Amino acid sequence: MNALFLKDTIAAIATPPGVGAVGIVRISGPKSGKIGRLLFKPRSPDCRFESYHLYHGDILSLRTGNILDEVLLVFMKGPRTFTGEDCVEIHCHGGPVILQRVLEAALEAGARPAEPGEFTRRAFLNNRLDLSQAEAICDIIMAKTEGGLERALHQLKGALSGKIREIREAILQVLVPLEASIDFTEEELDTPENRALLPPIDKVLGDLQILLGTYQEGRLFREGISVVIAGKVNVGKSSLFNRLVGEKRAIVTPIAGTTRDFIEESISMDGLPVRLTDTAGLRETDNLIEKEGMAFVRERLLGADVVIVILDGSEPLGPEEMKIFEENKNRNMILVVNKADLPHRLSEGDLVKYTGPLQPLWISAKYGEGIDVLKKNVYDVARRGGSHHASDTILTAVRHKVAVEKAIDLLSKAKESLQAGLSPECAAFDLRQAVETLDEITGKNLSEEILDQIFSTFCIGK
Ligand SMILES: Nc1nc2c(ncn2[C@@H]2O[C@H](COP(=O)(O)OP(=O)(O)OP(=O)(O)O)[C@@H](O)[C@H]2O)c(=O)[nH]1
Ligand SMILES: [Mg+2]
Repeated sequence: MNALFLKDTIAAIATPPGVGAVGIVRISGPKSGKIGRLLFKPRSPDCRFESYHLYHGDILSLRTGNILDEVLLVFMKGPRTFTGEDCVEIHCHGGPVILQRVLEAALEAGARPAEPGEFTRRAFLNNRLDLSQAEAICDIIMAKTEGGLERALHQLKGALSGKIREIREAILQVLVPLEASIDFTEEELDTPENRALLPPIDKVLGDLQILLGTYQEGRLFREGISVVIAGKVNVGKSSLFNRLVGEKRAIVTPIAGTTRDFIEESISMDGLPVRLTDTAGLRETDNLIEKEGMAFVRERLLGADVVIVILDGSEPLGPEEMKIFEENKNRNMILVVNKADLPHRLSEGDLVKYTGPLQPLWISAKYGEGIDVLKKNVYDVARRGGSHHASDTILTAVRHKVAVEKAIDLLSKAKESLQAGLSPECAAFDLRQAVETLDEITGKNLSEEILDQIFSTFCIGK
């Protein structure tokens, strides 16, 4: 977007569609104050439109002079505002018609409708926040659980930006002496000095690998995971489902084949957003309804991040259990033996023959035994392949992950060319590129199109 972009004034409804106690119309740009004064008729004669003061009054239509709503209005003088520009917020009654009318009045008075994410984009362009922080705002709004929110808030505070800056600095520490050595003659290329740059490159590579390893965890918290409970009929799938959901959501009876359809609920498992599915019990059957139900189970299993395969501990192991185990052994599986409160008739020795090193977890869905351990297992299994370093800074966006991967490639190339004693120019070129790649995360030097793309995923009014 060109420089004109910042010269005009934008307006949008900042609160979600629907009815609420209060709805906010937000205006940002140089004409905000003027538009506010044009539309607002204060109740008190001594209203001086001071910055960060809240005034009570009416919004009038410029066209008809009619009162549109009784509101509270705040004028915020730039640059110490969210966007860095002069801003006005009009706190109206929270009805969609009222908000639309007040927004139209602001447009009539000289504002233009804001594009999606345009307020945040202005904040970015005015250096109020960097790109990774702007993206964190989106995640904060969309956070489905406490865990996701906590991580997004951390990113907004600049944790990721800080880490990237630190790594960037470390690369520059290598790059500067390397570039200085470029003028040296051929014989001096593989100088001890250039070799001395290898350990710092290794250190940076290590840091980037750790950061990359956090992506899996970041993605889990951002997008959530799908967990499917599967097993033979009557083993207690619906009982476990209800236990995890925290309410009687699925029908539980002693009759085998109670659940016919699949049932889904969104829950939080220790802060992790989980889409939990209860399924029909798997068994050989001629019953058409049950057959359909089982087709659903197989379909759900395909899209599952984690499968909880559940067995009945009060019964000996049979061929059906083994078939279910076989079918799921290549999935992220947690093996659960239920009804631990009843006498154990399932032999662990027999089980191990099939399951090998996969340790079964004994629980009682009916009485709640072992449920906390199960939740922790879900978390660990979902994170498999992710980082095992406890890290405050985690990668959540695929855009950030791609940049980190690219930087790792470039640094590895630089390392190889230094080791091979090639001209320092080669390594310097790659290191310079690595710095630029990392800058993409915080939004330095990104093209307008890419910024357009990123901000277009934001909601209007944000
Ligand atoms: N003692 C005991 N009984 C349980 C436990 N979990 C479930 N049950 C009982 O086992 C029976 C079947 O439970 P459900 O939760 O309906 O089992 P399901 O796997 O969903 O069964 P289908 O939907 O028919 O496939 C019910 O009578 C439950 O009360 C448990 O941990 N201990
Ligand atoms: Mg059931």
